[in-house]
Amino acid sequence: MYETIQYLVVDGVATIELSRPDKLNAFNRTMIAEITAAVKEAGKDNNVRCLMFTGAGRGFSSGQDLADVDENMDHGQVLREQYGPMMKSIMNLEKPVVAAVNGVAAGAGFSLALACDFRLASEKSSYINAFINIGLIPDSGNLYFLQNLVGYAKAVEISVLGEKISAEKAKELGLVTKVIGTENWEEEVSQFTGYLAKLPTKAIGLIKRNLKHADTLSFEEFLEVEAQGQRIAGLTKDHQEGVQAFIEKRKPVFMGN
Ligand code: T3D
Repeated sequence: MYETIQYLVVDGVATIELSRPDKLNAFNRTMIAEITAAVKEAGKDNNVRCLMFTGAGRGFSSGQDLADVDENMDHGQVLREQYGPMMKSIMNLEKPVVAAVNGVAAGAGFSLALACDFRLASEKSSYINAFINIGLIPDSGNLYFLQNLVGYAKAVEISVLGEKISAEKAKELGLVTKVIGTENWEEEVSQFTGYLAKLPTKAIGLIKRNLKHADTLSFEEFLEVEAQGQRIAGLTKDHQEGVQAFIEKRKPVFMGN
């Protein structure tokens, strides 16, 4: 169905594998459109309770395909029409999103990993804010995410120096959730995403929604947003199941509704 990505749903986990391995999964217009469509598909599908991104071959994504860049390109327009909608589709997804970073994540590939809720880092992965090396500024929400994750001082260092950051260093900086050895990679990624896919999905979506409001609302306004969210969570079957399971001293079985 898709040309530049593989989209697969297994046991509640949708995987988007970026599949242009010869270019370390660099983005072209088709890939950006296909990712945006696949994320929307995952959002609509009630069977999907977790979304995961990964890369085919030895890279996660090397960012914009530089062979497609020409001097007449309006970069602002490319961001507004292509990268922006892709990043918004990820940010607006009210389901857990994991980047399983198998190799290098550079430029907008790094931005995509930063937009996810969790980053599982293969010990072989690395991270480069490569924009500066071609005279551009970090885009696709990169600085928004980066400053939230590591603060101004580190964000400026990573962006201006444009140096390659190892998986271990990324963990130390708080950029990634966990570093995983190559021998356990597939098993641990699948355990992690499988775990997320069994949690109360609606509550996760509401947690994500509330966190987005935390920086922008006053405390009073935030309490109201929280009350609205908790009202919705309180009406889910998963909430009933959670309480029932506690009373019956058993593990809850959440169905995501
Ligand atoms: O308008 C806009 O604003 C557009 C939005 C832009 C957002 C961006 O993402 S800008 C940043 C673009 N990305 C880069 O500048 C990164 C360029 N790539 C690299 O710096 C390096 O390739 C890496 C550090 C990512 C990996 O290095 P290495 O040594 O592991 O691999 P390599 O040998 O450089 O690359 C392997 C192949 O992939 C190679 O092709 P070949 O020689 O085997 O035929 C290389 O040309 C190709 N490749 C890697 N990155 C890209 C690419 N081809 C096209 N575009 C790429 N971004």
